[in-house]
Amino acid sequence: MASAPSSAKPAGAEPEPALAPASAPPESTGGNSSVHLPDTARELVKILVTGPFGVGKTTLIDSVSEIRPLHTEEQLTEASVAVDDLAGVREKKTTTVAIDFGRISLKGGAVLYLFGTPGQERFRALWDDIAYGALGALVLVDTRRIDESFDALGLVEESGLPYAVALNTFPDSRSYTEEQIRVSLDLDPDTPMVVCDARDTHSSVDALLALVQHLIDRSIPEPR
Ligand SMILES: Nc1nc2c(ncn2[C@@H]2O[C@H](COP(=O)(O)OP(=O)(O)O)[C@@H](O)[C@H]2O)c(=O)[nH]1
Ligand SMILES: [Mg+2]
Repeated sequence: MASAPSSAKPAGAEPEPALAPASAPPESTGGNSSVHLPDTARELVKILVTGPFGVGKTTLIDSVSEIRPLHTEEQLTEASVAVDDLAGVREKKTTTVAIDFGRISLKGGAVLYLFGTPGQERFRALWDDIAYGALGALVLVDTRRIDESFDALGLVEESGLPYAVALNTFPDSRSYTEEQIRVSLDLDPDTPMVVCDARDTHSSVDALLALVQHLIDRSIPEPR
């Protein structure tokens, strides 16, 4: 009988998660001041974080980034009010016109470069450039405005990127069953779907890890 390896943890110890951030994620929004890649960095992975206006892309990247996140935001103008639906996001004063950028290092050597990307159809011209080289996408969905996610899902599917869906919860979100949302979004049964609060670091990390696990699963060939 094979004996347990000497590094085995004592009974009752928490098992090491297969996927986890390399260091404790920043506790405060805005990231910490670390800029250098950890020595463990082995694979650099580009990930898109997309979804409609006001769904929480900037918030999610802020909550997980180990570097000070980069944002290209512009003042929301009267002109854009007709285009960007403010329902449910009245307090929002800026809208992302290009990208957010952040970084998170995972145990095992993968470093995720996060590109927050507008998912509205009118940003299609930017899409191919921003998606270039990406391995996957996290599509954020606000269940109060499900139909506004269709553009982002369409752009991701057209580009052939594997993706996971994160339902960002707001206080007045109604609760739906997973099945109802999957049907509304017409999701493939294999597409991961998680609930998250983009303001919460651990919740946002978990949503990203669901995507990374999906990318890993897809890269492992099916047994014949
Ligand atoms: N209650 C709640 N508010 C959120 C959440 N995520 C984002 N927000 C708020 O929703 C607004 C829009 O978020 P933002 O990240 O700017 O959206 P973006 O346009 O997708 O980048 C901001 O005022 C956030 O503070 C969430 O999970 N829960
Ligand atoms: Mg934004």
